[in-house]
Amino acid sequence: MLRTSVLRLLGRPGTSGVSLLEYSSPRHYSSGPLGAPDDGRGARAFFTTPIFYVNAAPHIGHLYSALLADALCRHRRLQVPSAAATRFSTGTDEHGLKIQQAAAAAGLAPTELCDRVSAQFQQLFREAGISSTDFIRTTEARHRIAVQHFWGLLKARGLLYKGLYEGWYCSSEECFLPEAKVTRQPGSSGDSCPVSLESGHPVSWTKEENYIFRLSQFREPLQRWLRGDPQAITPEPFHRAVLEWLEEELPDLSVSRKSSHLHWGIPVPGDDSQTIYVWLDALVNYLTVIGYPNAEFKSWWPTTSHIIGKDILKFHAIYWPALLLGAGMSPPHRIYVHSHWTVCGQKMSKSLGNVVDPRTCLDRYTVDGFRYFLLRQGVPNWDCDYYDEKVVKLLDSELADALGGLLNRCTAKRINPSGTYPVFCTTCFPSEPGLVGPSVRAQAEDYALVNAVATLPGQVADHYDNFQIYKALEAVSSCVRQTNGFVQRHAPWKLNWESPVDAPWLGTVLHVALECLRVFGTLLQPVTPNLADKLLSRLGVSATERGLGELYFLPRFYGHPCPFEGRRLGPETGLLFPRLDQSRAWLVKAHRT
Ligand code: ME8
Repeated sequence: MLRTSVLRLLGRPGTSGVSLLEYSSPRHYSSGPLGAPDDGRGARAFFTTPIFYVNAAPHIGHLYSALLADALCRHRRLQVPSAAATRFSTGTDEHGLKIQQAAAAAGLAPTELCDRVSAQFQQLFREAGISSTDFIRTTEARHRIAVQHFWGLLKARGLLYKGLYEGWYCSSEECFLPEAKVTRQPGSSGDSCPVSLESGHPVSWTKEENYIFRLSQFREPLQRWLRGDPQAITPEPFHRAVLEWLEEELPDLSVSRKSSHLHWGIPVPGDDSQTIYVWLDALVNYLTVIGYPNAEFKSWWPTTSHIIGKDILKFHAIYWPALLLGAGMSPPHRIYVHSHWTVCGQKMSKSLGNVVDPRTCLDRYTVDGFRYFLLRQGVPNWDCDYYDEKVVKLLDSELADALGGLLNRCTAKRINPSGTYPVFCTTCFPSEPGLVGPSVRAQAEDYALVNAVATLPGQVADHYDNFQIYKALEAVSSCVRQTNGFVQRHAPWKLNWESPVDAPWLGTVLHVALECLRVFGTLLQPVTPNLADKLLSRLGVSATERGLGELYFLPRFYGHPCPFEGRRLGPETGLLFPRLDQSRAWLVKAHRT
């Protein structure tokens, strides 16, 4: 049989009857604060993770996506505290051939497999402190209603037609692949088997009469959207990649399968012989969770930020916006894309047996420790490698030694016997650098520290905006180092509270260091919520003083009163983050086996 590299469309597409002029002016946004598009809707923001397949248990990659979304959302809540202003959804993708086949292989009914694995995702996310406001399962009735309504809209707008669709289908990736993305590998009986070039998963030739979406009509509208909003897909290399894909021909897309072949899914309305394509089904979850098709969804769409892995960029940056435009809606506000975790230099896979279980990691490194590690080390622009020693080294140096040590130095009884936030002395640390006088003690590096910490919240917000959370944490960590340098330089343990010369400066050194710690604690809340709570509580910072709106750093330096000055510190509750290398017996054991 002659097989062409481009999927052949043998149907007779008519004209869609929909004017593309309708699609020519998607909403434009200012580059304002994260999730706050300048669209007159105020401060609302809606964050999503991908919904995860239930064919296998969750791994650290899934947790990483959820943590990125969680940190963005928590940071947003610090900026706009009203609970009604933010939504955050995650969930499980339960339909399709992949799940149908996985259930059959496990000897389970698909619903049993879905219930079992979906519960594992829910438990993991609960344990990891993922603060989602909705967990959707695509097998829910509310979702079927949304998908069928969405389908009806595409149909009514003339964007679906029936035609013969053929090509290589990869059930593991749940998509058709062009010939150029297929290669041959020797199978178990020595014969040559076609597999996906990228994933190595088997593909099979499929020829069916399906419903087909007029994707080809959306190439130019998509290009206009992306050229008009350079941050639509962040980081920039992914934006560029999508524009490059759009230089190529954009074939129409098969959006249903024969029910006799795929029964585990949502039936096409009015045609039970066809099941809706699992990606169309899955993508609509982002509307289901905001109440679609009820009008309430309009107050959340399109103020949406999708957090996704690079593997599903095409589905989110081409198919989904085209489907939305087709249904008369705007594309999402932002698509934040991250790369993958590998393990000891290899792709994580069940067949290689190197999948890292996130629950074991949460147990070993604590919830906050593991959250910090993934978000501090994960770089969206490129793949990152996981190994246990790296976690121990990072957490010991940054959380236990640098941050925990700093807190301990400034609050320990022998150095701060009154257990209070000491008074800042403006003559010891005048707001103008370079002044000389008998009581001036601050040095040039101290002004550099104040400047660095004063500008830190803004820098952190910019990094969140650009989806570079690891850079936000790097900036915090660098300021922690600088603050430790400040304390080291002035060695408060050598100063005497009883001496009228030493005491004002000793109080000032501790006051400045505690103010720095207050900023670090506030900024770390989205990443290490429990640790930040412990830190802020120890400093005596109340629950209503932890938002970014309240974060006035070192007001006494700038001539304003400080509400913390003279306040009692919170109770001592032990080490902020215990060193891990003491308890590494399991690591040594793991290496011996
Ligand atoms: O694709 N490193 O689900 P999925 C980092 N159901 N992140 C990883 C990763 C890794 N090694 N492996 C997976 C699907 N991920 C569809 C999505 S959305 C409407 C439907 C994360 O279970 C990453 O976010 O295969 C990736 O995009 C997602 O899990 C894929 O999860």
